[in-house]
Amino acid sequence: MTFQDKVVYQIYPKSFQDTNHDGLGDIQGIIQHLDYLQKLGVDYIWMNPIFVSPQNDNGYDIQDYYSIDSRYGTMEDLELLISEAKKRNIYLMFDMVFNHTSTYHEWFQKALSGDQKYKDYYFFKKGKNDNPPTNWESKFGGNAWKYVEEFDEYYLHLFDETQADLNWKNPEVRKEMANIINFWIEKGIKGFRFDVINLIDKESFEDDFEGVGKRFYTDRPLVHTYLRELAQNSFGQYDDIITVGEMSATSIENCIGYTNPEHHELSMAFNFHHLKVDYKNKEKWTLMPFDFKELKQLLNDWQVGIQEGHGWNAVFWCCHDQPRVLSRFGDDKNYPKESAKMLATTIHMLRGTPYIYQGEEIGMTNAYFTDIHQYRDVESLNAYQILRDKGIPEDEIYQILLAKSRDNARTPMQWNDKPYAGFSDVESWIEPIYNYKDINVEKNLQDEDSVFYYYQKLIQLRKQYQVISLGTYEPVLLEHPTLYAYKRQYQDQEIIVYNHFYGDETTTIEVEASQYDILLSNVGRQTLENTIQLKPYESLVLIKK
Ligand code: TEU
Ligand code: CA
Repeated sequence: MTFQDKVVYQIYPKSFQDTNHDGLGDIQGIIQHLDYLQKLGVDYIWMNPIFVSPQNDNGYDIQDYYSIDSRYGTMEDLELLISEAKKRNIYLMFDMVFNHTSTYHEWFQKALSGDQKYKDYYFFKKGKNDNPPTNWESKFGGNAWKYVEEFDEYYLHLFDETQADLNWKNPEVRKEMANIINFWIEKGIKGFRFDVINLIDKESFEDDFEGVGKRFYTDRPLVHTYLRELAQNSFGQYDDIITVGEMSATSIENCIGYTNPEHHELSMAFNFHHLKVDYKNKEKWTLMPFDFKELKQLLNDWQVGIQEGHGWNAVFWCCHDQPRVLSRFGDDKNYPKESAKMLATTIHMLRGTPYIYQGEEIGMTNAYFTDIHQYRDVESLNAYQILRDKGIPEDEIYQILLAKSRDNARTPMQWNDKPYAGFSDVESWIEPIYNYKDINVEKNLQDEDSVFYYYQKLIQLRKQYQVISLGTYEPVLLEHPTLYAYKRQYQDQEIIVYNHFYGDETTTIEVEASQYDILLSNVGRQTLENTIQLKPYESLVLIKK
């Protein structure tokens, strides 16, 4: 199946639409808005995990891979969602969290009771001189090993201590994973996103004296072997299933390995390098204006590198783990519409499969929370404590959370100007953003010039012009200080895309006006001249006559 002309829409179920008055989004809520998604034009819905879970990490701590968490609904609800979506040519992509399970999972509980078969599903290890087995750090803060007194052993948790890492070396574990996928394929699921899947090969358990342990468990060679095996035993037997690996810190080389179709691993991968350009000294919990030059360099290097290796990437700005791009690389105060559209153009015209995160298509912003009690995310709450313990002043911590917290993306979807933004009619599990009366779906749908209709247009263009889905990529004006521009080519089609990333600097470009037409403009530009003065946050897509 060619999937290059498809677009994926990510739904964070907990914050999309509540229908049974408990302040939590649910499956019925997604069904309610399928017409909206069809209008937008997307092909797949990636849903964050909706399996039974204690919800310590919002469902990324799975207790049962075969059942739906009752907070979201029932298996019947899911079946209805699958069939209602299918009627609209929309298919579901499930989120498989296979690097770890919840410690409440039956397997882990059996392990804790001393059952050796299940202890081998995880990593239980002896400590070293009263210390944990290694000095690796958990991604959510603190050491990555948790002590279990009964065994005088520790188990590995790269994330929260209720998320125990699975031992993929054990063939039984790998069989379980394939079974889970096959179960969901039977139900009609047509896509899979694999959470932190480049971390599943852990070979040497050594102290890391240079970093926090990452190099001992990231992108190790067996990840490729395991993925090929998993494909063979499950999704690889079908030609209408797409897969995406989440690979935060992977390399171009490895990403080609994972996604070149000849390797039979995955359809595509996410990487997050371009979303670390506002990290001071590579540290997330810091404040720094984003580095445009670095952003452009990274996007370009990945475009060129993946293309050369015949791999394929997911292209995106937003997800449930990232602050809103409009507040981050755009200007949500002075140029909200222009910059939202410019950022959308940048992504949707690149080589790769675009992912839209709920609310991005209506110009949702960061949350601008001012009190720690408004935050819900385990990572943010831990970071708050850690930064306090480091002696960082309270107001600086708030500035950092404001810019970096994952909760920026997890607030309720803004449907209309009614209380709780139309997400629920009772208090929502996390507060809606203060600006929901101005920024919401209803308003977007009434305004021809809205961010929504611009996204709709971008999706339509992808279906209409193969140069967008299949064309080659080549940078243009790479050294330009405020522009990210590139050319795409396919057979006799050619487009050039100019994206101006600044609001306060003017930029002049030279084009061959007689050779090109305007395919898309985010500022209503109608005619072409040889010299063009680009407006703040302008995007201009030209197509060769
Ligand atoms: O995220 C993996 C991941 O790379 C995170 O550590 C990411 O760097 C962090 O959220 C950014 O601050 C995935 C899921 O998307 C995330 O929601 C889960 O918490 C995590 O895995 C554990 O399953
Ligand atoms: Ca609900």
